[in-house]
Amino acid sequence: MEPRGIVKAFPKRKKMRDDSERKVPPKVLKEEESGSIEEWLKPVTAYVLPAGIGQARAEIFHKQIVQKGGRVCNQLSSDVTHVIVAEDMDCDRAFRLLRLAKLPPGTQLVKAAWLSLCIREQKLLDTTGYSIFIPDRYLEEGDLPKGQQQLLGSETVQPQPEKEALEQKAEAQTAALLPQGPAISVQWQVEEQSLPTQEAFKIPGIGKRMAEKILEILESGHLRKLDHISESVAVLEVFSNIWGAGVKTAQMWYQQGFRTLDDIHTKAPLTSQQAIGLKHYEDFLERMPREEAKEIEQTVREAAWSLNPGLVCIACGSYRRGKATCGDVDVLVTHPDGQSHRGIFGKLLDSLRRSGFLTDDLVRQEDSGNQKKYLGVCQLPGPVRRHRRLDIIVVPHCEFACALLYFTGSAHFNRSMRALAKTKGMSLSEHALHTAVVRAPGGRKMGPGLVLPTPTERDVFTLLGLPYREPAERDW
Ligand code: 8DG
Ligand code: CA
Ligand code: CA
Repeated sequence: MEPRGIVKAFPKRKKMRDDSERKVPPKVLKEEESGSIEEWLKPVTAYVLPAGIGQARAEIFHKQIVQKGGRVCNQLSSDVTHVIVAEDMDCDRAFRLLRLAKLPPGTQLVKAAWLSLCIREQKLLDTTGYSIFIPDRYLEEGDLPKGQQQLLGSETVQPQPEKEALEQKAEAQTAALLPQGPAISVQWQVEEQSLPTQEAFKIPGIGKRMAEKILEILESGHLRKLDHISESVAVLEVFSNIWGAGVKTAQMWYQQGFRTLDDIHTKAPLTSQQAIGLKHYEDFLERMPREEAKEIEQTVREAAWSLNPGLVCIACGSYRRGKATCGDVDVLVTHPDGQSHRGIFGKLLDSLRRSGFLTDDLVRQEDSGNQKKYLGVCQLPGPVRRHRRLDIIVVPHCEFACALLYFTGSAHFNRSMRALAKTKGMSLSEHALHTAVVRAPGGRKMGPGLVLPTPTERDVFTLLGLPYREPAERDW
């Protein structure tokens, strides 16, 4: 592999008012200009908002951006051109998490799918369709008052691992000793003449390992340790996008020498789920327009109605929250008489299989108490239809409201609701709202408590002492 000129550098430290305000300065990574290095992400200075993205995926993004000539900041600064957010992130939640009142000019919020797509296509793609619409009220500079909390509990950006934080603290101290560059937004470079190599060992807070890294960068212009990482990250991103394969499986495949989807296809032993995931790799990565989700809901409904016209079928998840695109469709099925949902699960799936609508089964039946869940793949009829992920959940009517609430989400909203219930001695699940739940001091449930009747979602809100929220207002 060609040597890479990775230059680590550090922005100016801001004057700290007190310890609570002290933050690690943004770490900016950049690749040196060189004909042999891909630079198509050069216009991008990214901050990856970790919520909902996951550490492993965020790491992959960090490394990939740097390898392709872009830069990554570990916190939001005026350098940042793209704030990368989870696919289901919305504007209000992003601003809460970023603790921002206004968006700095020149910065946009973009869904992680855009970056995944860029990495897959190996080129800088337009963010149209992936950037989050920013209402006018967010379009100026400023900061939220400290301590501002969201309605149902606060969320903090995940703390960085201690080791990394320590390394960054050390980097910050190094930065104070290095010549300062221009104030912001210009690339930060370590000037080779500015720090006599042996001096690195004498810097307070710099341990042997960090000093060795500094020396290696100063002497060779790059850090070999990153070569392997930058080579693997793109591959891991590709592998972990296979349905049924997590980061661990992706790492195992990489260690076994696999580098491409073709390697996986021809050499890796796959579970049946991963084989389906691989077969529909491209289709599963693409979110569907909500109109298509509606057609899928209607197809399931028609099949259900041909079995029993009294069945209720509702697409939940992002579709019910009003999102423009959906990752999959989650159809909840029940019957208002409390009985006739029984036996429907198998018949409905058989009918949908017979018509050719269901093309692959990922999980044929998952039992959770009185609820049955199917995870599979469907395809609408017609020439240019993609395969889409479909979940079907059949529930008894007495659990319908709590199931509807749960499968409508968002997952984060659900967590907030559950946390709130807990503070009131209650417990909320996809099955029921329980009261008088006895918990041990550590929070562990000692007894189930009593089920509260919840004929509608509205009842759940009322019993929790909350104003009702429409599904579209639960998207955080
Ligand atoms: P998407 O498919 O458009 O990406 O978004 P979604 O519809 O919100 O997500 P989903 O993965 O299909 O899950 C549907 C709902 O299930 C989700 O909105 C809330 C609920 N749910 C939780 N926790 C979890 C969880 O850990 N995994 C999944 N898959 N769903 C969860 O409350
Ligand atoms: Ca969904
Ligand atoms: Ca789903």
